[in-house]
Amino acid sequence: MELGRELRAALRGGRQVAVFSGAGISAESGVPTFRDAQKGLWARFDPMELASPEGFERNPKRVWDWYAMRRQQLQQVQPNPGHYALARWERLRPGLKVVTQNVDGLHQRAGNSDVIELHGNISRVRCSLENVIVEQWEERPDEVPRCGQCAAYLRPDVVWFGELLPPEAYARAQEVMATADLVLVVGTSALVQPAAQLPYIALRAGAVVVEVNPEETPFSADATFSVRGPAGVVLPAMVEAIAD
Ligand code: BJW
Repeated sequence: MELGRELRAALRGGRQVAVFSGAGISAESGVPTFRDAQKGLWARFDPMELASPEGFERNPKRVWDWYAMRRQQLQQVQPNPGHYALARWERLRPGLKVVTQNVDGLHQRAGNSDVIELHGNISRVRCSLENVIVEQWEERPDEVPRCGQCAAYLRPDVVWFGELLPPEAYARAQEVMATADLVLVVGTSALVQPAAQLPYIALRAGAVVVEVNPEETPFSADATFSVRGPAGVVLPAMVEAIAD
């Protein structure tokens, strides 16, 4: 893929590199995104029934089963060339940081060493009352597993609508954005707050911010460069440009 001369120069110039990623980077691994009207995770389900504390209260079993199904699906998928390009980028620019909204752990599996998870991780489970991480639980066909200490329901360790992001992760993400000189915004619809504010912190601090997405987003017009294409094609071309 052809990248313009100015963009190549901007990419090469980045020393403190940060990535802000969303579901789109995992799409080519076969993990469905959320807001794709045809094949997204929300296409058949109401997000507030599956990803909110109220939805969990109304029907804990439905929510538990949905996450158990996604956890199982994740065992079948692998990082894709987009994830691997970012791991290579970190080898070329040590200190590169990934701030992700994804809960799938694919950046870590590809080899990035500093990944800040804003919305949790689907592989972890915690007590819904005391928030303690639980390492082992038994899947039962007819009921939601319960905490061995207090008997409250277990829940996935992810951030649902109306919940606060993990404060340390969000504070660190803000710091990363404020100190980067190059930020790649990859595969996010840039609709979900407060995460969608992060690229603006980078812009205000003077960073070059490059969006990679096959579709236009609300952030596209503000990005320094907006590259239309799938992450699995665009990111390998970009990392090649800084390597040669
Ligand atoms: C490709 C590609 C390829 C495709 N290559 N790209 C107004 C009304 C009601 C609520 C609010 C409101 N304003 C703000 C709020 C609050 C709410 C919010 O933002 N809602 C908006 C939807 C309006 N936010 C919250 O509730 C947050 N908490 C909060 O604000 O706390 C304060 C508060 C407390 C009390 C009351 C109110 C406020 C928490 C947000 C938590 C989000 N959680 C989820 C679920 C995580 C667990 C799970 O996985 O189930 O996080 S929702 C979902 O959206 C998930 C994602 O991380 C997040 C972002 O989505 P993302 O990653 O951008 O994916 P998509 O699908 O949207 O986009 C994919 C993109 O990829 C597209 O652009 C494609 O084009 C692109 N793409 N193929 C590159 N090959």
